Amino acid sequence: MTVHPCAIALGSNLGDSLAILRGAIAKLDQHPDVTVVDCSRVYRTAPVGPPQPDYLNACALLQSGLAAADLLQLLLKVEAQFGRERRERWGARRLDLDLLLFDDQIIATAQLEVPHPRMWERAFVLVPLAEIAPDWPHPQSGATVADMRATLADQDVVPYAASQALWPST
Ligand code: A4P
Ligand code: MG
Repeated sequence: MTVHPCAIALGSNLGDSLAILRGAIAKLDQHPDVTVVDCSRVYRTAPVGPPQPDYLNACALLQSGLAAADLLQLLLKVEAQFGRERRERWGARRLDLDLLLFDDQIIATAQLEVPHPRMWERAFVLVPLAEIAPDWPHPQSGATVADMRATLADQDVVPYAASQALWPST
């Protein structure tokens, strides 16, 4: 089985967001072909898009024995398990799981775009991702996550409850 390093973003701004993010990470790790390798801190972030509550955001690194399309299906399933309802684009949600990077693959299908096309302009993605994967290069430009993060203003992205890790590192 080929195992792929990959990066995901987690977001929530409805319900008990911290518990939802923690539950989602645990659920992903329970899958026999997925291992959670590392998790960023949790950040409180101002909403991008229509007016809505602040988000909690974080990023995680996984090792996936699943192909990218199958990992996306797992992410959508876990979103549904935590009560995600799709209403308006960029609207409030209990759980959003985005596949950011999948090995060095470039994917552009109707269902899946990797790297996630909007990740490079979003501090709520790149600030947490730079904690756990600063040297990951963009598969086309070669710019690293740390390079891209340095170009973004980050005043709307602040660490949240630093004592409460999403994922035990021990
Ligand atoms: N899809 C395609 N590529 C991917 C990918 N790489 N990862 C498709 C995940 N899904 C991908 O997703 C719609 C479809 O996108 C999926 O069925 C999948 O086939 P969705 O989650 O229903 O739609 P969405 O999340 O409302 O839209 P979109 O455009 O993905 O939104 P974003 O870009 O994820 O933004 N503000 C803050 N502070 N923090 C946030 O986390 N999130 C959003 C959502 C807006 N504002 C935010 C935050
Ligand atoms: Mg999404």
